[in-house]
Amino acid sequence: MSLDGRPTPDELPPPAASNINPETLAGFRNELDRRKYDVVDGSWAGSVPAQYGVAPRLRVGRSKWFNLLWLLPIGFVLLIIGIAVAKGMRELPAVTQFMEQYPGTVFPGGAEANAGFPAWVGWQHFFNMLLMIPIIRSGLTIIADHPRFYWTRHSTPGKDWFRVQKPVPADPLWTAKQDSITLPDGVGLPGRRHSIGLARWWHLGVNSLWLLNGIIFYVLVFATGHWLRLVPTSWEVFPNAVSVVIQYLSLDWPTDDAWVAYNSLQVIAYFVTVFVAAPLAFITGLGMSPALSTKFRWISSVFSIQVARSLHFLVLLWFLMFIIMHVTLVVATDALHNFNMMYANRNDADSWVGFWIFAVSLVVMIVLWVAVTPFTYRHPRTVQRIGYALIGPVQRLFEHLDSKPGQYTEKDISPYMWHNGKYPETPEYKELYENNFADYRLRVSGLVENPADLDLFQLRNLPYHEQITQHFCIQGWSGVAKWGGVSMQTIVDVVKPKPEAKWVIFYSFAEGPDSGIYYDAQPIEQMSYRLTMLAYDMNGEALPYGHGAPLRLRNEVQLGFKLVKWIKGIEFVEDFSEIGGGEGGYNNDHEFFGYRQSI
Ligand SMILES: Nc1nc2c(c(=O)[nH]1)N[C@H]1C(S)=C(S)[C@@H](COP(=O)(O)O)O[C@H]1N2
Ligand SMILES: [Mo]
Repeated sequence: MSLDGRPTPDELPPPAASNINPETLAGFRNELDRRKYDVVDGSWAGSVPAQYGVAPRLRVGRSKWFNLLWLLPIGFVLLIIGIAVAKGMRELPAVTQFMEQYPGTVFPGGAEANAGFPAWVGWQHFFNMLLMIPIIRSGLTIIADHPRFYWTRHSTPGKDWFRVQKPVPADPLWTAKQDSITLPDGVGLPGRRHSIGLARWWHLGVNSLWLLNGIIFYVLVFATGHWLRLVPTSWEVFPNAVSVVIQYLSLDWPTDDAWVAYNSLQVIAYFVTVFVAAPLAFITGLGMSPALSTKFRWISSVFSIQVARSLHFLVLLWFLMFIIMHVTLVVATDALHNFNMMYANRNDADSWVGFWIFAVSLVVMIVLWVAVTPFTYRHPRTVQRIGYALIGPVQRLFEHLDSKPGQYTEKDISPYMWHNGKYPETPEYKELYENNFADYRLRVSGLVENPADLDLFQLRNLPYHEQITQHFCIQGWSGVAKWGGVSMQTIVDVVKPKPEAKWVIFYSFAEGPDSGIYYDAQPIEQMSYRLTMLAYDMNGEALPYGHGAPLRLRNEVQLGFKLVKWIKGIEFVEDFSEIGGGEGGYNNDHEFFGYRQSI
């Protein structure tokens, strides 16, 4: 064996005693579904019919679940009590004195000079909302694809802290796809069950526009004096904010002078939203990137993708709460005046100009709200193309990350690994399985010098490769396992691809959900990565049926859906446009996932 652990040429098995029949691979190709989906109609993803979740539940203690719908009556009662208490308090001399001392608004020096709302504030405010609607809605669809949140990367059933789905059933082969839920089309973007492929194009694509809008906002806010409105400049804002809360609750509202400065409660809420929640949304979003988390292992061991996903969700809850309170108060407190300031740069409550501009902007938002889901179903490939154009440049940055083997240790291995995909049910597979895979042959061919036909004994006799790595499913769950098998580089050394070979196709015994066998195309460079392997062992035992027996792919720069299980053949090709639907993989053809979507 050579120093890097790879076999030297004379250690490799001789070129296949070619009982390999060129027809076999042609046969694999014929078993593929040649359709490429260009529309999401009634029959799309027909094998996952609609299934709705349950009301949101929060875990309390080990196994008690609190239904969050209870917060509605509880919140209502607390509000009534709060109003009564606040009204009572305002009778007390000490409170009256406090309110006189802290009337609610702090006017920083220079505020007068910056009074008013320049047009860019109005536009920014409008674009921000316009972009946040599809971001939030597609985010909900992403959550619905794995409607549970965890604090560790293990995604163990019962250890979720929040769910919108029943407890995980006892079925040991329950899949993450079975666990996904439907959202109404007017809520999710799109709402259809397991439409995460399309939701991701919306979420990531529109996010890049939202970030751009945010950067422009930061620049303008600090280039002008506008930041004085949003950043607390003295400790006085805290007692003043308390005073505002008492005034709101006692239904005797503060006399605002928002033309010059926001009241202190607004300052705090806006500051947190603009300078804490928005950057946190970005950071926790990046924290969910598998590519980054394998690259920055030291951060990701604590700040795992599940922690990032949970925090990202909490940021969403902050935004939702903020939007509800903000809109309620804007409308409930001197609405015409508020609309005039934000939309027409006027400091009066007599004209309707601001209201009408607001109304037009509202119509634009509503029309888009209603149109985007049907548009997505009719033109999914357009959504994909635009989404890719928007995030492509950033995504490509992460594509060439190679990561070091063995980044996790035995003690990091997950107690539970979710299953996913459609299990093999063909008689061909069943027969092999019942015979303990004695008749199994891995057929490797295509643009190679030495087509090979390897049984499990031969595979086990090739140099052994082992790695403990983390699996990332696009749906949101993750888990660590130890994989044992053969490095793909060894297979490459055995079969010797020709220079024209650029892509490697993995064929499965199992069908995909819409007929045709499951397959995936991967770039040939990635076959030489240290963490690309064919696994026949998992956690020290033979690879179980559910996880891909007898052989599955591991390529740690790819998401789970690219890691074909129950492999029967590997073909080296020049390009994949003639294979299956031509998009580079079953889920790329059928579910609008991006190829090489490594983040
Ligand atoms: N043949 C086949 N392989 C497949 C799938 C499938 O549906 N069919 N699903 C993929 C998906 S989406 C994931 S997340 C992983 C899940 O692997 P696991 O079940 O071993 O956790 O398998 C991948 N490999
Ligand atoms: Mo997946």
